[in-house]
Amino acid sequence: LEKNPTVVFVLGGPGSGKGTQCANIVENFGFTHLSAGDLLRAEIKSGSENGTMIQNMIKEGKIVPSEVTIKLLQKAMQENGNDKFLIDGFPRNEENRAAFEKVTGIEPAFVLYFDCPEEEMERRLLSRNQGREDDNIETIRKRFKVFLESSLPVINYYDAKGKVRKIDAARPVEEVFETVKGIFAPKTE
Ligand code: UP5
Ligand code: MG
Repeated sequence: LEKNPTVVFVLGGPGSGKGTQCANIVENFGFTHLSAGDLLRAEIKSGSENGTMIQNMIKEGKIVPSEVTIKLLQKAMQENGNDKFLIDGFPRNEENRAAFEKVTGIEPAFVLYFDCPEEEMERRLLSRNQGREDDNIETIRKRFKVFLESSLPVINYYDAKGKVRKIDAARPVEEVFETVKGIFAPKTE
């Protein structure tokens, strides 16, 4: 693995637009996008020994044990070779955060936080229609609860270190990306 890769954590509630904005960042700023959720879903599809456990946890909106997720993220970084990564949807709790730092020695350059009201996130998730097993109202409510209880504290932790770039994510995709661009390519004039 590249000695000191640049890592940006991309956080925000379920449906806040993390994946959508990461795709835009990749196109414009040369990062590699690693969605922890996508890696876990690929692991289910591959039929790995952890697949059933991961599937059950995602269905309940629970956070998969960090050793599983960190292994997938490390492997993806190693296989990629880029030195700039967007890590989307991870770390989701304090234990994820501490374990990633301990295992990889990597601290994020900064943290993007897509801030969005629950009503808007709920609307987006219920109309996504991509067949995700966790896009039903029962699981969505559980995901919101886990976000508030376990993931917001991680954002607060990095905020106390001055690392959080909070973005109003309730606006149209293009408007949100205008703000994101300003963070990745600050105007120098
Ligand atoms: N959309 C996006 N932006 C919009 C905008 N500005 N205006 C209007 N519509 C917008 O967007 C969601 C939908 O909204 C899309 O249809 C999009 O077109 C539209 P998306 O960009 O997909 O939002 P995102 O924040 O990525 O939502 P996602 O559902 O992926 O977030 P989650 O955090 O819930 O999902 P994730 O895949 O990260 O995790 C799923 C589960 O995996 C977790 O609940 C957990 O069980 C497990 N998990 C772990 O255990 N550990 C991990 O480290 C990661 C995941
Ligand atoms: Mg996503």
